[in-house]
Formats: sequence, C-alpha cells, structure tokens
Amino acid sequence: MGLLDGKKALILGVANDHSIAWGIAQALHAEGATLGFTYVGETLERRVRPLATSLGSQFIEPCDVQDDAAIEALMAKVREVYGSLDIIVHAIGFAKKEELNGAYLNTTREGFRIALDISVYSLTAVVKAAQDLLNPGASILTLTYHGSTQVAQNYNVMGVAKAALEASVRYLANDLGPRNIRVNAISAGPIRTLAASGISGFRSMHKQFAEVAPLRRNVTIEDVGKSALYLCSDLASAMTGEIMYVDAGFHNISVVVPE
Ligand code: NAD
Ligand code: 0WE
Repeated sequence: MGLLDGKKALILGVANDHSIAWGIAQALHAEGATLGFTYVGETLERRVRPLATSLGSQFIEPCDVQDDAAIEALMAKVREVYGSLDIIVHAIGFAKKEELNGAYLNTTREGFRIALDISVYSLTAVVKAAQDLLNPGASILTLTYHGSTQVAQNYNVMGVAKAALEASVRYLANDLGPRNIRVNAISAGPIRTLAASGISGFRSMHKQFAEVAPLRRNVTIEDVGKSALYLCSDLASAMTGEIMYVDAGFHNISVVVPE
C-alpha cells in the first residue's frame, strides 16, 4: 500500500539525476504514483529518457514552457495516455546568466521578460492548460527560493520572479480550491543542481549555509522529495496556497554569532 497508489503525476523540470524534480519523482514513485516526464531539447531528452524508464515510465514528452502550443500538445498527450491527472510538479526556473551577476538595477527589459515568462507565467500556463484534466483532490507543486522575500546576492531578477511565483501559488490556490485542487510551493535551501552550477559564489554560499542552518547541514533532493510527497498526498488535504520551507531551518536565522 503506497500513499499515492493509482495517482498519476506529471513532472516538469528533470534535467539530470541532480535535479530537484528527480528527487521528487523518486519519492512519488516509491509511494506508487505513475509518472510522466517532460524535457526541453534533444540533449536533455537523452538524459531524461533513461531516468524515466528506470521508474517504469513510458511517458516522456517535449515541452518548452515558453510555447503555448507545446503546452497544449503536452496536455493533449496526457489526455490520450492518462485521461486525467492527480499531481503536477513544476520545477522550472530560468534567467539569462548575465542577469545573475552584479546589481539588480542593471536588469534588462528582455532579461526580466524571459525570467518571468519561464519561471513564473509557465506555472499559470501549465495549470490553465491542465485544468480540465485535474481530478478532485489533485495537488500542484512548484519550487521557490528565499531570495523572493530577502535579498540574496546575485539572485537578482530570479528573486523578483520567485516573489511573483509565490503570489501565483496563492491566486491559483484560490481559483482551484472550490474544485478541491491544492496549489503549494516548497522553498528549498541551496542545492548543487545544473541550475546552480556556474553561479559565481554558489560554492561558498552553499558551504556557509551548512554552518548557519539550525540543522548544520545542506539540503538534499531526497529531503525535498519527502516533503513534496507529503504536499502531493492526502496527508496535506487542508494545505493550499502555502510556501513550505525545506531549508534545514535557515530562513529563521538573523544574526550569526561564530561558534
Ligand atoms: P535543474 O537545472 O535541474 O532544473 C531546472 C529545469 O528547468 C531543467 O530541467 C530545465 O530543463 C528546465 N527549464 C528551463 N527552461 C525551460 C523551458 N523554457 N521550458 C521547460 N523547462 C525549462 O535545477 P533545479 O535546481 O532542480 O531547479 C528546479 C527548480 O527548483 C527551479 O524552479 C529552481 O528555481 C528551484 N530551486 C532551486 C534551488 C537550488 O538551489 N538548486 C533552490 C530553491 C529552488
Ligand atoms: O533558482 C535557482 C536557480 C536559478 C537559475 C540558475 C541559472 C544558472 C544558469 C536560473 N537561471 C539560470 N540560468 C543559467 O544560465 N536557485 C535557487 C539556485 C541559485 O541560483 C543562484 C543562487 C541560488 C541559491 C544565483 C545567484 C545567487 C544564488
């Protein structure tokens, strides 16, 4: 008996086995969920296919969330193969690399548009396209970061995007609540994924995090997977519009006194 026996989940955002979406996929699979995956581009398809197959999934479809037609085509395929959905995991975020360095005030109009389109609007677009497929009791989950509410050096336009994403979670929760569909976000501590590689200063920030966080350690994709399982299951039946921190307690700390 699994917590998610008979549930059908669509996972957006697996790039490789370091991805947060992959940690979540493994946790949902372990409790009996049937999984479908999406990818962008042929390079990532070659990475995602074997991972999906290893969890018994045959649903692996392309979807660039910047493209409404691609989202529509994805949902048409979901309808054809699964008929309905119980879980959507949105683990997608992107800004141009130049925007994640230096002062926020140098953000370009185009850089702002791209970051908010891919990292924020995509959640609304996906939910909108999936609305007729969602079963009562369905759960939608996205990933955010504390740079939404407090300044994180260099996170810049992504911080603004995450603030808008968190607000989107509350509005979507209000829209879908009457159908008993829940929408939540996990705010994860820094994890060394593809999206974190090549960020200047990430290594030292990651190291410092473990020294300051109450649990004195970093967060893993398995940690996020377990919390995601809770939010996606009936255990969280009255939680919606919530931003749940999975950050070893870091966000509650203000001043640090060296030990
Ligand atoms: P990742 O690189 O493994 O995943 C990011 C995913 O976004 C990739 O699979 C990529 O293909 C996808 N993506 C980018 N542009 C896309 C597009 N146009 N269409 C469809 N997919 C697109 O990195 P991750 O760290 O696992 O990121 C997942 C989520 O977690 C992101 O929202 C990120 O902001 C968030 N997050 C990450 C951390 C961290 O420290 N790694 C912390 C908190 C929140
Ligand atoms: O949300 C994220 C990752 C965001 C991200 C990362 C990249 C790197 C490569 C979005 N777009 C891109 N585009 C690229 O070309 N995190 C929470 C991880 C992260 O990213 C940071 C962080 C942290 C933490 C960037 C600057 C400062 C801190």
